[in-house]
Amino acid sequence: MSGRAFANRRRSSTIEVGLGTVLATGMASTLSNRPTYSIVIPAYNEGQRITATLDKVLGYIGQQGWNAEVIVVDDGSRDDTPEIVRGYAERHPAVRLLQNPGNKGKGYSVRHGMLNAHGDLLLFSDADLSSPIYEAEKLFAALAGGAEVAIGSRWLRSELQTERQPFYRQLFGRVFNLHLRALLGLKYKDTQCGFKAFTSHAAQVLFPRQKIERWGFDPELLFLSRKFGLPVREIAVEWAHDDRTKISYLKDGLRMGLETLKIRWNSLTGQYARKTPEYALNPVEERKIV
Ligand SMILES: Nc1nc2c(ncn2[C@@H]2O[C@H](COP(=O)(O)OP(=O)(O)O)[C@@H](O)[C@H]2O)c(=O)[nH]1
Ligand SMILES: [Mg+2]
Repeated sequence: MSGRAFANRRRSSTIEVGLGTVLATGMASTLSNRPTYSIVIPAYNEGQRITATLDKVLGYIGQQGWNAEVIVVDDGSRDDTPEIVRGYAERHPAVRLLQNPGNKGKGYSVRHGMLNAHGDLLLFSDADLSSPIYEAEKLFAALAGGAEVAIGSRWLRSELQTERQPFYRQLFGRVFNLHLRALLGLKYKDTQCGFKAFTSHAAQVLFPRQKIERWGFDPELLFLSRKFGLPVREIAVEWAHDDRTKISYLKDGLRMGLETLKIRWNSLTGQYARKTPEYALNPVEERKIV
């Protein structure tokens, strides 16, 4: 999308907000409900950190004066994540809870959230806010500058990593990065950062086609972006590794390697040409109009 198209769209959403105010006296309006920003947070057993995360995200949104929705996708947590988020959402209407039918993976969770998001600009962020939420501005600025996809990167300016990943995790990441370069031709310094933003156009192209549902979904989104001509920008962001990681190196590492092959296979066999039927037919849930 060109910078001007983006500016026009932003302008039209400002008008929507203005109209919404006029219509607020009793008349239901779909326009007033439409957020400019959607922030999707996949959450698996995040009961310990989700409240602090939501406080920070809402604080930032308030400070920016954004019209935004926050969607937490509970990935079949076995702790009290859904109850906490449900209670939080009752007190804060900008927050919504979506629930997966069991533990389906980060890729599934992000897709679930994105396909139910209504913003013009959409961001997903890990629940631990390893990339602080204020870094969102950098990604959205890249979208305003013409990118369709803006990906946070820990390795463009590694001095921004305030808390590094442990050595073996960095090594794992670097090996995976080389593997992606060789197999998919993805020339990014960091594909795995849990902080990525999309225009709504890009989201509508990518997420209904995304097939990888666990950790290997980020390279698939980047591969699809190239395939569908969506400009991607890699942006250096701050990052503080949170030790409470849930990745298992051997099991998840092997799986991610296989998922990369699957992306190539899906592409060769034309499976990305069409949207996955269930999403093409029913891309987003009905929005409740109040
Ligand atoms: N581990 C794990 N995380 C998930 C899953 N589904 C969604 N997530 C979320 O994915 C994000 C990244 O997880 P995290 O353990 O912080 O990964 P790391 O920072 O890459 O070590 C967090 O927001 C998780 O709550 C899942 O099945 N397993
Ligand atoms: Mg983490």
